[in-house]
Amino acid sequence: SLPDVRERTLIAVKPDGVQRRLVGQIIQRFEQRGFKLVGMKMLQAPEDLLSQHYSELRMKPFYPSLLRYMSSGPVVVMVWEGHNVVQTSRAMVGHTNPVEALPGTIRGDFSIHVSRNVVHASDSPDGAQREIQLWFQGKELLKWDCCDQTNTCE
Ligand code: DGT
Ligand code: DGI
Repeated sequence: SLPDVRERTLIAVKPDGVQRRLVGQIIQRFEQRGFKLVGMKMLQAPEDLLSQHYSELRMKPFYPSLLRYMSSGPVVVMVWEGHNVVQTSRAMVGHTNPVEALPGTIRGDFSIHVSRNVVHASDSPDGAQREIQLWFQGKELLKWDCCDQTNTCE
């Protein structure tokens, strides 16, 4: 059977990642791995969006500070598409706690504290679908083809 090349995930560069000028390096890693960027925007996330995004964590002791941090500055949210993109992105991002994140992963290369771990990645295909619907309108996600996979050059 054909691979599911249309699988999608939500990746967000968190406020610390934006402030530390890591946006370009994070995008580069997903591009060079071979995934396709189909949506991207920068915003200061409103509290209600963040509370929906992190609804599963609302009883955690760190939840209030997590929301304060995530709304403390702009984030860059992206939708990336490709075969097994959800699972592969989690591997690229690394363990939630940077002390466990292997060198070579985004968190393993750029972060030292769980409360400032630079990036978000959806943790399952269902979670990705939920998060993409939360952060993006359908029309903000673009369908496009690669110039090197078409043989028409006018
Ligand atoms: P909380 O409880 O959510 O308010 O956060 P804390 O208090 O557990 O964590 P916080 O904000 O005090 O962060 C611990 C320190 O670690 C803080 O001084 C900033 C620093 N830190 C966190 N992540 C990074 C990083 O990726 N790079 C660098 N250079 N410092 C970091
Ligand atoms: O999906 P992940 O981001 O890898 O992990 P998660 O969904 O379990 O947690 C979401 C975010 O919450 C995580 O990226 C950083 C924050 N977080 C998780 N555990 C802690 C935490 N923040 C603080 N301050 N302390 C924690 O123990």
